[in-house]
Amino acid sequence: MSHRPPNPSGRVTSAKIVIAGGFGVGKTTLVGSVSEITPLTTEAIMTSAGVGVDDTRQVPGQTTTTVAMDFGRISIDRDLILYLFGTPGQTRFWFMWDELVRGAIGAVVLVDTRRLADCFAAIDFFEHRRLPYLVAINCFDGMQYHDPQDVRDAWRSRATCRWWPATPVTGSRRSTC
Ligand SMILES: Nc1nc2c(ncn2[C@@H]2O[C@H](COP(=O)(O)OP(=O)(O)OP(=O)(O)O)[C@@H](O)[C@H]2O)c(=O)[nH]1
Ligand SMILES: [Mg+2]
Repeated sequence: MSHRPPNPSGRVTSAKIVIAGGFGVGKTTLVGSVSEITPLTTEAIMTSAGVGVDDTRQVPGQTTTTVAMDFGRISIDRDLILYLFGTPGQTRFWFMWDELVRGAIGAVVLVDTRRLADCFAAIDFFEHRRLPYLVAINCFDGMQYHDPQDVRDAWRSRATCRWWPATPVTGSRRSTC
């Protein structure tokens, strides 16, 4: 929690942050882990129709997928609230992204370093719109498959990018690595 002086106007300021990234990288889990309210989710069960379309090899436990958005909230201070909007990860739902980023001040691109390339489209999306973003590494099961410095170097040329290695966890715990 920050210790900023109270806003003299007494008004509450809110900001919108988008949580984005490829399919199954942990966006819904992240929003649920850090949100102080029960998150709104739009999960649909993945059926056999998705076999051959949805690649769940790296997340074999995944049985549902976001079909519209996730929503959560974090109170940074008494007068500053962050609203978190998680995107769907599957390309067939990407038409939602233009709506979801409207009014956002920035984005988190969540990355599973076992499949870095899956986040490139999200990076391109935010760079194209010149929306500031940071890259967060999801250390699935506590494993770091790449040295954080190597991943940082891969984004060094991206002027709008900031760095935040993170470990979203399933459940209500919050932690970073
Ligand atoms: N062990 C572990 N599993 C995780 C973590 N984050 C997500 N998962 C699991 O990975 C799978 C996908 O997580 P989701 O949060 O649904 O991923 P998503 O990015 O929202 O997926 P889509 O909305 O389908 O793109 C689920 O089975 C989660 O339980 C993590 O930090 N550690
Ligand atoms: Mg999701």
